[in-house]
Amino acid sequence: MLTDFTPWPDATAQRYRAAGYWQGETFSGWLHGLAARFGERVAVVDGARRWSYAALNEAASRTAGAFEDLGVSRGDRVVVQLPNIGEFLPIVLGLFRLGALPVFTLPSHRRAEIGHIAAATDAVAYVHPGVWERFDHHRLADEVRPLAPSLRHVVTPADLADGKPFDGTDVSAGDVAFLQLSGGSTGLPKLIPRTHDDYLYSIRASAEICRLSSDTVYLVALPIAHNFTMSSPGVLGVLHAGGRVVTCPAPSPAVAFPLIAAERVTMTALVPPLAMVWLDSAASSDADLSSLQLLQVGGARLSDEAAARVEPVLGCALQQVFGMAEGLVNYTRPDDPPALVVGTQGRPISPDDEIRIVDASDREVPAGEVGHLLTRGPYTIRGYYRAPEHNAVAFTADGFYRTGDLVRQLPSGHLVVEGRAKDQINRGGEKIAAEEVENQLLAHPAVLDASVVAVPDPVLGERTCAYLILRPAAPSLTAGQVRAFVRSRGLAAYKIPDRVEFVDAFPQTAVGKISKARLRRREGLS
Ligand code: J2J
Repeated sequence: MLTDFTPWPDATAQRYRAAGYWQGETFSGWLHGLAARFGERVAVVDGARRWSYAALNEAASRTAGAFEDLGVSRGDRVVVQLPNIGEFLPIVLGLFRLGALPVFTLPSHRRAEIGHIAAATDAVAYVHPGVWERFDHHRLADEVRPLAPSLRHVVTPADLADGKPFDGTDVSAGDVAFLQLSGGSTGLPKLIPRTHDDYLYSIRASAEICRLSSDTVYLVALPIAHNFTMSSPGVLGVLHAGGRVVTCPAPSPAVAFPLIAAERVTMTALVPPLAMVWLDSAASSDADLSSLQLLQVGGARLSDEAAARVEPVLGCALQQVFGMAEGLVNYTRPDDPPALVVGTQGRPISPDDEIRIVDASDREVPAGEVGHLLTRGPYTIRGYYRAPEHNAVAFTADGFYRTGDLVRQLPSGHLVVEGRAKDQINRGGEKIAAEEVENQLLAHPAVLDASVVAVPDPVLGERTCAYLILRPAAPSLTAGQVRAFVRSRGLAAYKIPDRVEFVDAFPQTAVGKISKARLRRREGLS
């Protein structure tokens, strides 16, 4: 029904159904099933508030009803920008039930991102938390409205609480359930359409690989709308197993450790810089972390040294997770030997995840050598939303997604992430498309040319450095003025260049293009 979605070829789809990956189940049916199985068990905890499975199901129906009353209907897009609060789940599950598509954004996104995303999806509604962490999203909404004429409703969770229960059955499992944001390497963020069938498969399989059960208590420390937190196995995997989801308003040890003790949390997921902060704090903290059984780390490369400290310091197992919102997710397995858990980023979920590791001309590299990772499979998209030109380069003719990651594969199937070919900065798990920031910098009247690259950072792994060439007659600029300019353009704070350097020329490649590799090494600068 959504023409902006690239379907899997019919024969492939049939194969995925026959193999039992795609079970023809929608999120709405799935949630009814959970309510029937787990009824009064606690599903979601936010501070003193608790939702049972039955209550979550009911709240999802009421939210669906509230959206329906607003005139939102099946297939409509709704921008969701919510922090880690309990209401996230009934709102998202309610939209799934209605067949409207949540478009996930992060709490840190600002006018540039929300405006573009709302416009690019012709979103009819924007759901935000009101004032959150001293930031007023009502004001943001006012700035976004002129950018996205399709927006008819701006609502907060309180506006959605008491609709009349809606329980339509119109949605089908092959429909797109939501749009997720891509880490991106182009000027504007790309959107990822995921179907009920494909996402539920990744959730069921992830819950099994991670051995979740109704005893699992999962702390939502990373942003809840991120693909890792949602589905690897994340909040949806934990619900699938009948476990308990505990929202955590901030990932710092000061906030998270007392919650772990109070709720007897058994697992959580972090990006590497946070894992390192937790390791340092736990060593000197008297917080009771004894309930913790599993720490998942992913989103960026975890150093072998930090990986080796997890078990001795936190007293729980480590799982490395190398995933992407486009699909493919790799996990180290609970019974993998320690060397694989510490030294690799895991192996794919599915026996039908196809992996190719190729050189710059798409020829497979010899086994064990580093190359570009290409993948296709039962939960990896075949195209971005409304992006035919980008799709032509981001996917091969036979449907493999070009991840932009440089990896090598061990005989066991485990992948080691060795680097990145895409023009992106991975700032401690937060992805920044260099081109997006460069375009904003180029809007400054004094800037002749801009190039944004990653520089190594001991804490975040990478930070951003913007190299700028100023126009000859332009008045000089300070780094602070450049940063303030980017902020004034409405970009999320994590995309504002950490460092700004003024140069007279950029290093060139042999064919006269800017050499970002040399720029990262600070070669050829003048
Ligand atoms: C190195 N690089 C990694 C890792 C992701 C689970 C976990 C993470 C994501 C995610 C996700 C990495 N080591 N362990 O969606 O479901 C980098 C790669 C990858 C990109 C994807 C999930 N884990 N990466 O991080 O869509 O470069 O998804 O292609 O945000 O993050 O980013 P994103």
